Amino acid sequence: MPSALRRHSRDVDPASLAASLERDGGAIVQRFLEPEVVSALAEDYDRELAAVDWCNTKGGLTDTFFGARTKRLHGLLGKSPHFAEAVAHPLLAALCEHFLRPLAHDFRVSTGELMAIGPGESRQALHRDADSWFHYPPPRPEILVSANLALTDFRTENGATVLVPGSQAWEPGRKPTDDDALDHAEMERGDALVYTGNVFHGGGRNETEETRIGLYWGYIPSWLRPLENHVVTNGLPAIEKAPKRVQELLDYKPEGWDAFP
Ligand SMILES: O=C(O)CCC(=O)C(=O)O
Repeated sequence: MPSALRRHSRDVDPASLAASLERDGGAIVQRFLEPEVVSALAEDYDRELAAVDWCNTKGGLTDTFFGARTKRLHGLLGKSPHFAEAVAHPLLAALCEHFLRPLAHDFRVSTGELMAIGPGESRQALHRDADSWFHYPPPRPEILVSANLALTDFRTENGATVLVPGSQAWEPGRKPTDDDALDHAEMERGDALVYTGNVFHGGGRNETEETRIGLYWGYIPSWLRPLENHVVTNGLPAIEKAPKRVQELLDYKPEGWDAFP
C-alpha cells in the first residue's frame, strides 16, 4: 500500500500525473501557478477573509465538519478575477480528459471554496468529496477531479490536508481506521494538491498560531449538477468578463439571465 504522495513539477507529463492519481488518489504539483498569480489571489481573498467570522458558512455555530475555527468563501471569481487562471489550468484539463472524458462530452466546475484553517482547529473527519452526490455511491468511477492550491505554506503542524493514499480504490463500505497510513500534503505556497473524489481526506489539525489557506475547486462530468450555481454566487458581471472556456466550465449559458439582478 503506497503511503506517500508523489511530487511532480508543473511541466510533468499529464499521463504521469494521471498515473499518480490512479495509484494514490492524489499527488502534489509544485509551483502550480505563477507566483504573481498566487500573490494576487492571496491578496484578493485575504481582504474577503478579514470580513468574515470563523465558521461563517454555519452562521458561527460550532460545526465539527465545516470547522469551528475555519472560514470558507464561495463566489471566488467574483472575489478575484485571477480565479479564472486557476479554473483554466491545462494540467487540470488533462486530468479531466483522463478521468471524466470517458463519462461525458464535457466538464463543469462543481464548486470553488477557499478554506482558511485557523489556530486551534481540530482535524476534520476523513471523507470522500464524491459523496456529495450521495445518491451515486461507490462503486462508482471517479466523478470529481479537484485541486487545493496552497495560498500559504501547508505543514503538518498548521493543518496541511490529510489524505489516505490508495483509499480511492477500496472496496465499497471500507472506512479508514487508525491502522491506515495517512499522508500530510506538505506544500510550499503556490504548490497544489490534486486529487480525486473517491479518495479519503480531510483538513488537518492546526496546532500553530498561523492560518493555513487553501484554494479548492473541482470538476465533474457535465451531466452531474454542480454544487454551486456560479452565476448566483459570483454575479453576472464577473462571469461575463471571464474567457469563454471559463464561462463554459462555470456552467454559464447566456440565455435566461436577463431578470437576474
Ligand atoms: O482544507 C482542507 O485541507 C480540506 C478540507 C476538506 O476536505 C473539506 O472541507 O471538505
